[in-house]
Amino acid sequence: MTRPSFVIGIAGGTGAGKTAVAREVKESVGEPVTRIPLDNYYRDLSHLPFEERQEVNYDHPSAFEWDLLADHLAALLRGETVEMPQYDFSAHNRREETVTVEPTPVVVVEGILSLYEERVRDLMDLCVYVQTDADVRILRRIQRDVIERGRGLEGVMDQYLSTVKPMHEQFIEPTKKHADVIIPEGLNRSAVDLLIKKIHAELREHDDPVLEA
Ligand code: UZR
Ligand code: MG
Repeated sequence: MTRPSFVIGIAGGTGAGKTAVAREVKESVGEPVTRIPLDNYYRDLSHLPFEERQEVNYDHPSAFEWDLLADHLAALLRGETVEMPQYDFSAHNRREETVTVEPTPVVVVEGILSLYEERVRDLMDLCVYVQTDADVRILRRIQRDVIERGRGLEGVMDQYLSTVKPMHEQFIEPTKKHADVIIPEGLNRSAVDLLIKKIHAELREHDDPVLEA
């Protein structure tokens, strides 16, 4: 049993490069890191028909099941295993199957509102905000949603203006004040290297804790 000793939150707007940073950390550090995408904690909307699920504001804090995320993080910190939900973006819904997550020394929670909820933030040791200009973010979002996820450009533009942008300004951007570290552009090599070095230092501490008098 390995209780996590270092929990990192990575927040920032859509297309900021949060997932890229989290993946790079995971790839570089490897097995001691567990990645928890906030997307997996979108509420279960099985009770709604598809048309209504399409209308939900997925950029609002109420779209997430915060208690479940906080409970899971707390359980991992106690050294327990959790059943993490999975999210299906094309169905706009939680999948039936879950993934078993074992506690590892480092846990990375990554998603737009990772630094929003106090109960969740209180469990974090390092809060990171990925800061990327809105024009770069919308271009990345178009690349992902239109080219990679096969959505229509009109829909992506409408969604951006009606919910993504206003919710960013109202809820996501203000969480920057909780950040210990701000990373520009996402995969900023120097910043990500510093983050990885910090994690290695925490891991050495984890394996060989200094006994406090
Ligand atoms: P990232 N999102 C969807 O497009 N469909 C869903 O079913 C659930 C979420 C989007 C969400 C948000 N917004 O902007 C984005 N909308 O996923 C967050 N509208 O993910 O940080 O990877 O862009
Ligand atoms: Mg992402």
